[in-house]
Amino acid sequence: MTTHPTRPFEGQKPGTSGLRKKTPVFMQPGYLENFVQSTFDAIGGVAGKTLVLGGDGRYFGVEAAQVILKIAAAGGAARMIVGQGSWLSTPAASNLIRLRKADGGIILSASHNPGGPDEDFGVKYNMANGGPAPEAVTDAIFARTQVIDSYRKLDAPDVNLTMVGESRLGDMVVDVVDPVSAYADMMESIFDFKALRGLFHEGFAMRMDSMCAITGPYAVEIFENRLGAAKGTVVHEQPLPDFGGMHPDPNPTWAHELMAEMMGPDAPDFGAASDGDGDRNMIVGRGIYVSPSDSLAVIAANAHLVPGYAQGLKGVARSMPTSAAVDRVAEALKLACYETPTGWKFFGNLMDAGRVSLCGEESFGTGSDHVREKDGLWAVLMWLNIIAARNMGVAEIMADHWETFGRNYYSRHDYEALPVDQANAMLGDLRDRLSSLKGTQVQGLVVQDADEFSYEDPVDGSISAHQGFRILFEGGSRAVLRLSGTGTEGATLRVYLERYVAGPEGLTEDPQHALAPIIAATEDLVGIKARTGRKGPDVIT
Ligand code: VG1
Ligand code: CO
Repeated sequence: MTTHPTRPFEGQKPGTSGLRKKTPVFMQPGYLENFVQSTFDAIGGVAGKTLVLGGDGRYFGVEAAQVILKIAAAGGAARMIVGQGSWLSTPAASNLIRLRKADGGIILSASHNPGGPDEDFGVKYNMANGGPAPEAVTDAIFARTQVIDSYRKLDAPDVNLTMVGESRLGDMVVDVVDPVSAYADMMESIFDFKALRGLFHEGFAMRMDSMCAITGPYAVEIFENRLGAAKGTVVHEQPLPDFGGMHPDPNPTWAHELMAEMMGPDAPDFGAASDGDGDRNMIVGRGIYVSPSDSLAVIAANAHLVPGYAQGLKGVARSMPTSAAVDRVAEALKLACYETPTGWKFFGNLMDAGRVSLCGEESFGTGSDHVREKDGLWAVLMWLNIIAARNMGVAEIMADHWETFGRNYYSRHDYEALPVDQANAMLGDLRDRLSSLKGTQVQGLVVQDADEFSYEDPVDGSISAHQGFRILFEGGSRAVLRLSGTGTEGATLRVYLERYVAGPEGLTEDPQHALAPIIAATEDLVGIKARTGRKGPDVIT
């Protein structure tokens, strides 16, 4: 074992989901080592512990895994369970932590951010429940990174991570496992695979776009091998270090190939895409895109049709900026419904306490208490199982849902890479004016209330303040503004827009059109274009 003196690096503060930086930043000598050692120090050391390790296959992942193994060995860890090739999707890592009763895990991913030598890398720590470390832990990690003066790393050759099986690194066992099989088995235990095999046998056509990221091997095993979907159902199925140049964010902008196919004349029955680390999903029917907030609501309304949820849901939760579509379902089903800040780490306590079984975010994240992360392929299987059980297509299911519950028109507008000072000044100014906005008339709308969201965790009482600005208009429309905590360049402003229409009229408008008054009112109140000089958002979802 060698002790290496080191000095703190600035800015090793985990964001919405782990520490994300440009790859060259992570590759600086000592940078990754500092963060990993700080993480281990913050959790009380790793002596005698078992941890899971894997990532989304992006550039620098294999090298990073070797470094982490040597730091873990030097810290006296008993066992590291590593996905073969250093691969594990985020939900598969969460599952392995729970299944193997590990003390925690490290996921190497910057999720939906592009990968490669000049793109992004990330490291995230998960707890024994399989979920992302809560803020108390990430704060402790950050505090440690600011004072660290040495890290310990075993002086040893690299471990072979290409073959399944056990080996040793010093006294530590390195247990290389097939990254896919335990996850696929879990899916088989939740869903009606017999019905799904029947669906594909009858010719149901699906396109799954894995965007050259980690879900490829999982999707091929589940859809093509176990469920009998046609070969070639999964495209971009080979995980590549740079995601083949794709931006692995499953939304209409970045998954445009899939969108074009689904909106084209020869569209298959069903389409889906997932992100870099496999925790996000986009659902598309033939000729119809399903917004993530609607997807959550549909899954909540139909979950009882899926064997794993036949007993009904315990409750549901959504992040604050996610639309209230799921709230209407919860009300009808008399389910508890929680509103949390952005980021999956806030759902863990609710799931552990048995208060909710279904959670979702507007950012293409849906999941349940089968693991403690959002789960892209799980959401796809939920939809397939619901389609099979109801014998209806995506468009029919959506129309039926809106007729029953009304429609929450929804869209998110992202302004990327703004100068940090400019973005902070704009929101700081909004904060100062919040209390005076009430009653303001703008674009034919009246501001009912405006506040900054603060969350008190109902399980442990911890408080998370400054979680986004809410401007609520009379009639149930709203705009939410917050800065991204996952970006690596400048500041990204997210503007979340929502308007409720009860129906039966007006349920089939184009969302941008339906939301136009709220978009205009938000511009009048906040002056985004005026202050940034931008003509419009970079990404609309
Ligand atoms: C974004 C999303 C958030 C999600 C987070 C991690 O965070 O808005 O809902 O939980 O990414 O998702 P932010 O702070 O940039 O808005 V993933 O798939 O990157 O693990
Ligand atoms: Co992700």
